[in-house]
Amino acid sequence: MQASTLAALKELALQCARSAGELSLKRMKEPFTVEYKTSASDLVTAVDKEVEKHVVGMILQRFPDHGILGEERTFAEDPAKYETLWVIDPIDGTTNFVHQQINFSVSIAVYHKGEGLVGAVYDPSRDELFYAVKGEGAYLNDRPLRLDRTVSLEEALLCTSVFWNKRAEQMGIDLIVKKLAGKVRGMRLLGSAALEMAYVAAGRLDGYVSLSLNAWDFGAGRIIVEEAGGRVTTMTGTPLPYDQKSSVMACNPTFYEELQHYLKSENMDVPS
Ligand code: 2AM
Ligand code: CA
Ligand code: CA
Ligand code: CA
Repeated sequence: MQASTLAALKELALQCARSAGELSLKRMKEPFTVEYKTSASDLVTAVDKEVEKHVVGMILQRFPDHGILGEERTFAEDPAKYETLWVIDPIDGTTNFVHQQINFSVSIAVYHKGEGLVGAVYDPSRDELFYAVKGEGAYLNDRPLRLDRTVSLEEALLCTSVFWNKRAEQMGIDLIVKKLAGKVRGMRLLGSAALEMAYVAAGRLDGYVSLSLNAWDFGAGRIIVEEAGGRVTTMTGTPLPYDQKSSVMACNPTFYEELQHYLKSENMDVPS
């Protein structure tokens, strides 16, 4: 990958993130329709779809030969056919978008042959843009992010987006989370996985774990946390995929080691 190509990808990814975030914020103040996707706890709004269309249009205008994997499936082609793949979530935290009108984000990532090149997570409510380019570090609105603090289990603020459903119960996830909650300083749940991972990169949270996330939820956050010096794997410690569902563990590097050690020492049966 040429330096000029990487710079062009970065520029467009940041433009897409900002532009999508601004559009969401504008549309949030006007009436919009809300539909159930699979249930009353799985919402999609007309804004999710409009914003994704907007981002897909921006990408294809500049790079017509790139593929796009987005939550709302605006791009009809098979993502597996493309060497360069944009992995995008127009609104991450739709429930927050509808109820709280804060704590939602847009997530934009660029992968080339499976390697993460650029990640951008934009929080339009706070005008905070978290981004990273492979090998060039991570930033929050141009301030470099570096996870060099030592964080023990007892000192950690841990974030998790567990779904308190039957499957979690069957896998004993509720018990794992309960046990972990007793070990760390505190647990948090914001409701936007991309933003939660960006907060790990910024040191506002020390770790984020999820039983199951989609590729568009963690695509950008993974690159930002890694470029900030953090560790990101599945909960069992294996590499994350870039185009499929997976469990996710994204942490400050010292806390990552402690958390993996703790999960193993307790023989916890975590998902991969
Ligand atoms: P969304 O808002 O883009 O749907 C908390 O709800 C987090 O989990 C959000 O990042 C949300 O993304 C994501 N999420 C919602 N439903 C999910 C599901 N069925 N599986 C995995 N993640 C989900
Ligand atoms: Ca959704
Ligand atoms: Ca999402
Ligand atoms: Ca979404």
